[in-house]
Amino acid sequence: MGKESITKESITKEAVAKEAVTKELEKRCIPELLRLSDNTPVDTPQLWEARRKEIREILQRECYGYLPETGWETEWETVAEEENAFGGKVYMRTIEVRIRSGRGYVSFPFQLSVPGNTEKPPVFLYITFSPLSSPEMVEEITDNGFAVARVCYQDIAPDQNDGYYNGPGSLFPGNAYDGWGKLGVWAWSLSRIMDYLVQEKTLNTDAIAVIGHSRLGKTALLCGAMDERFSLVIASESGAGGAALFRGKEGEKVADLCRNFPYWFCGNLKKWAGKEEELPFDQHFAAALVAPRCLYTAGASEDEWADPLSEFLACRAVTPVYELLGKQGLVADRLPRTGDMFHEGSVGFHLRPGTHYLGRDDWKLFMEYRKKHGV
Ligand code: GTR
Repeated sequence: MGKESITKESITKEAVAKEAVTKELEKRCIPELLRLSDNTPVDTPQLWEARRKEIREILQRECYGYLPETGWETEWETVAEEENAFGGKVYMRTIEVRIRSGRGYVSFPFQLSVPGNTEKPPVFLYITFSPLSSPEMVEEITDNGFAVARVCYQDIAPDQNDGYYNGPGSLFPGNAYDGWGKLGVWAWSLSRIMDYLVQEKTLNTDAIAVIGHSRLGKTALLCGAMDERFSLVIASESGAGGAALFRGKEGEKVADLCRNFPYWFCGNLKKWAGKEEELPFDQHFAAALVAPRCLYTAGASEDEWADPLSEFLACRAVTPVYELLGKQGLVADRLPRTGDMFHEGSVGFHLRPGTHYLGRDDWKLFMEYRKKHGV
């Protein structure tokens, strides 16, 4: 009798917790994912393909600007090699990416570190703030059996409002409305590194993740949303313009982004400053483009500016898309508490205690998730 009432009580508690997630998401009133612009409900994977195209179009037109689809050639050259990095454990090489269009030529380096003791390791393509000369997490990542290709974002194109003067932007200058912003330039350039990685026979080319933190979390999300060759997309504390829903968001808003970093996005985003409720999209659109591949969103409990709850809700919002495509999305039966991690589904999430940062506690969880899902 006692046992039965405890069970009933816990079932009720569970239901209430689940309901809280649904309610929280409903409050945001975000645009529907599973409906075409002509109002047709999207209830088959084929219809999702059509919806996917619409979503790509809306996001590029209104938020990030259009990324080039044709009109360039790429070549790569190994410019430095270190066969015995980290005491002989890792083979490291620096590769220069050279991209040419009718308008000229640009180049930037990336560094590939491959553990010697793992055959065909899965890969992290990591866009980082640090220069390549800093070893960062490389030894720990390779010790865990992963290869890592690192690129410093400022080596691709400076984080400045320089028009289309520097870096790959100069190959395809855009207009003030829907021309690509710097996030697009960085994201597209990651795909040029991916072109190299997918033809590298020594790597597990079916398991290449793209990862970045903060503005580079936004970049990683955009890259993985647009480029379907990545098996996993990891957006760490990517916040506004990343994985966080704009509607109902705490901290950074569209107006803040457009005032402080207008050149990260396309000019059209300015139209929506202070009008989040009217946006023809929300950031779950970007997250949904990753489906059915794996998506991992990481938040920190004291990162109010990024707003981890709004990141969590975007993960919840895309779950029906994953389900339509035969996968589990986010498996979480309640709103997240500090220290939580949800690793069951194809959409992963964790809420690390602490402030805005990408550190070894986060990496540990990303690697655990990858091993669990084989992506
Ligand atoms: C902040 C910005 C955020 C985030 C962060 C970062 O100043 O408001 O959107 O991108 O920078 O990249 O460090």
